[in-house]
Amino acid sequence: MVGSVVVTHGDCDGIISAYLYIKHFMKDMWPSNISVIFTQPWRANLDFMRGYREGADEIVFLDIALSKELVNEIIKVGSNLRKITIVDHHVSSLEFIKQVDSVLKNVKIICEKAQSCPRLMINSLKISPNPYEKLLVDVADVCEGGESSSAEVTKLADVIKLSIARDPGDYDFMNYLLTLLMKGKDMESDDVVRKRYKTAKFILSRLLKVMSENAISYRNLVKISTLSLPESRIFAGLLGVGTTELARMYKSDIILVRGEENKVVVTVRTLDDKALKLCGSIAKLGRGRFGGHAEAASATLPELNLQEVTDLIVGVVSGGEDILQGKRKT
Ligand SMILES: [Mn+2]
Repeated sequence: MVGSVVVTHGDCDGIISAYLYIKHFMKDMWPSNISVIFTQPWRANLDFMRGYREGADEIVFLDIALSKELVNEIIKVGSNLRKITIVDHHVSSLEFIKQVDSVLKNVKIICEKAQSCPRLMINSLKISPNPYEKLLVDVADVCEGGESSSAEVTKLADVIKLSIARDPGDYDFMNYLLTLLMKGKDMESDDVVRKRYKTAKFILSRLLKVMSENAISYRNLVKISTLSLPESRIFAGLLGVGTTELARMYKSDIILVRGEENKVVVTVRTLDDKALKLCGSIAKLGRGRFGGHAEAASATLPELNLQEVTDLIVGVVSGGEDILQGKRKT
């Protein structure tokens, strides 16, 4: 039986969140009485129930964007637990807080907009971080798209982000990183981490080369780059990072259009806040879905092929949306 379950996001700031929380609030229980579950927001409700069924008396959610499904499960069985804690920095979670708070007495919710979840934790949980923890909070901010304050922060953010990027579902590796942190070991010099980082860095450099070579500048406003389905597979896990990197390299808006199984995915990074809007227009015209942040967003289009989507995007960026209506497959 496990005493406490920590459910955290399987990404850079999720790992750092789990480290900070366990170190400052559950140190005596680690490792034998805590089970850490890495998850994604869309399946956090399943992992919450897993912890519940395994007999946990306390469940902590970190960096998990709340969903209707998760909130429903929490409300259904939450009163049987001794304590539930939710700490999250995603704006989309705000609408659910009242609902949970009004039904359950044993829940503690800290939900505010912040660059990263660790940043929110430092600000709201009365943690006084040591210098290394301060560095990790800065790293989490950078992993979540923030500006870096030093070369040290940039490097460590790069190491964590890239070492997990190739296999974002490898939760054993995330647990490995968490253990390194808990034991106070240096991540950058760890052999397992370094090997993953180097491999990812090499593949990323190939991706940047391929993306640069086939990028077409459109009126000096935006570069559009395309990848076929096999290319997408080769570079899986690094496509978002690569698009961000390319936008930085060229100081230009970048649109990556790539083939995936039965769909085309569009990844947009813009220097100002128009990525989400752009993806909204693309998704609307192409009958797809879109989501993300103002400056980093994506759209998924199941009904069109690579060329049709590229044509559609050229139309959208040139403002000639109407011209493309006739081209659409119905
Ligand atoms: Mn996260």
